[in-house]
Amino acid sequence: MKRFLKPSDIGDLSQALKEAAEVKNNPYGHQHLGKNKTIVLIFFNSSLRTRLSTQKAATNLGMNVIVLDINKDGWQLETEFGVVMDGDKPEHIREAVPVIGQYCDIIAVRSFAKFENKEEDYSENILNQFIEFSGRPVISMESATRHPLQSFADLVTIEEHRSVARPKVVLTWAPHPKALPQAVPNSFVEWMKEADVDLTVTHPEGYELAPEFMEGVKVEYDQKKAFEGADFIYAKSWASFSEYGKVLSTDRNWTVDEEKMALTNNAKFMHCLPVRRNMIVSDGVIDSPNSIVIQEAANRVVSAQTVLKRMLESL
Ligand code: SN0
Repeated sequence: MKRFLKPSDIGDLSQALKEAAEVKNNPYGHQHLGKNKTIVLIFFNSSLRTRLSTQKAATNLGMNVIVLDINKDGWQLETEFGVVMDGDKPEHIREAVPVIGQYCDIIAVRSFAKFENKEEDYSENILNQFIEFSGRPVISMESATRHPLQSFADLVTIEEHRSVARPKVVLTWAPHPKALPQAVPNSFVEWMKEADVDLTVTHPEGYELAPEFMEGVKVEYDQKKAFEGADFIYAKSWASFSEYGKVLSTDRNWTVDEEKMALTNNAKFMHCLPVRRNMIVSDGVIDSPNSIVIQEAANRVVSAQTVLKRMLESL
């Protein structure tokens, strides 16, 4: 595997789920694969779970890990092309990327949407620099448009907690004080479409996700109707795509609470975290036994380790 950005990169999902279960049962069984192999994790943005779980996954496989928070510890990188570099950014990404490639066997990158320009974000200009010029396999640790390690972990979690063969999975928008990227919902939809689940997306008008992700996906604008009979409620806030990067609503009628969860088929509650309590979800729901957000976070090690194992096998 040369890159991990979307479900097609990992191939057949039922096979990937089987492999993930094996990795979870036997986390130290493939340490020979990572011997004398190095991964660099580069962060352009903050992280808790992604940083710790990817590092843990790599060390479980016997790899050496280098973590770089580029904004704090590296030179500020210029990412525009053809500019006169007379400002405060001493290094260009065009040199930095191939240099980083010299020091490792695999690169993982986190680079969020900047919300300055839709075309620029959706062209994945930073991630693509790593793919084109690092000379190494690349893993997305959340780019402008996708968060595949999260979605793969979500799929593993749904597989572990489902009580029916084909669960009803509802992705619901929820209010948040800030403009958040569409990466998590885009990826979630992309993975659930490929999985054996019945997916419904619910959000207020104006929060439609990019058409390239939503083709053939059910949208229900009435959140309560969407919740009826659901087996999994997956909450997430995101900024508008059509009015790119705007917060059009902070309506707390969209907060996931006990009353709405009562409409479901005793649904499990999921969120990628970090979560704003009593904006996205009420304390009562996230603290209830139906909340599986911690199990979901634990599976971040499993998804990262399954992906890394595949990459190491194909080095
Ligand atoms: C990120 C996002 O894409 O929504 C990362 C989620 C894995 N979340 C945030 O940036 C939350 C920031 C906040 O202020 O709550």
